[in-house]
Amino acid sequence: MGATSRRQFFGLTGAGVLGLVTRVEARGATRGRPVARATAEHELPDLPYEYDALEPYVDERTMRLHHEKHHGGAVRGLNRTEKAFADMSKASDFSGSRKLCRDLAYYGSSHVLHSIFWTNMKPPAEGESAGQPAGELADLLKRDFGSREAFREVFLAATNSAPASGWGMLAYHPEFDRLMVLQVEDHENRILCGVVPLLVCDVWEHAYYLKYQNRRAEWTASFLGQLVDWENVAERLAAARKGK
Ligand code: MN3
Repeated sequence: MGATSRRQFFGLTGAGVLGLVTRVEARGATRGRPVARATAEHELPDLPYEYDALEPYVDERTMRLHHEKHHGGAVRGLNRTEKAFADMSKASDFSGSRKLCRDLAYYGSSHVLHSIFWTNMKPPAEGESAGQPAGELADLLKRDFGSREAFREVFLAATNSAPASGWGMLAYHPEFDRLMVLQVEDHENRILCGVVPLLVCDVWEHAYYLKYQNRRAEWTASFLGQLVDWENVAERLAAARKGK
């Protein structure tokens, strides 16, 4: 996959955690015109950079394990769950529906969040910070949090105090027309229905423990200070505000 198609592919992953998982697979689609592949199996997307590209802030081994084993496991779990749903209907035996509904939310949300997470980051420029949000994104951060620095404090406080298996999230809510910071428990709990995730920070221990051990706040400071691709976040906001 070339850089352009990969960007388009990942560009569609901001469609929302709930109910729009098939958009993640819209390989080759142009923005706003997702290719429906409702019956196809979900696939693990390629990273938009090499496994060692985020060094020294994320080590190659963590990236490889995280992408292949953890995100890959979520994709396999999602496909397994969807197949089990179909089998359940064919057999007219719905005794497993409680577990399958839970698994669908868990694996599906994991797939969506990880797909967004990879594209929220870019290789760090040597000796430089990740830069700053600009344009509409900067304006809304100021409007809804008071200042960029206030947003940064809120995001880090929420992310650092998220459950041991969880995420920090900056999201846009189209119905409320505002930005908000959320904590996610596991991949699917404590989500406010209808939000579109713009920026997500994985704080499951597999995301940082090999390098940072128990120092979660060092990982989240590296993420926000050195790795965030603010252009990706701004593109997600623009798409969300256009209803795409
Ligand atoms: Mn993870």
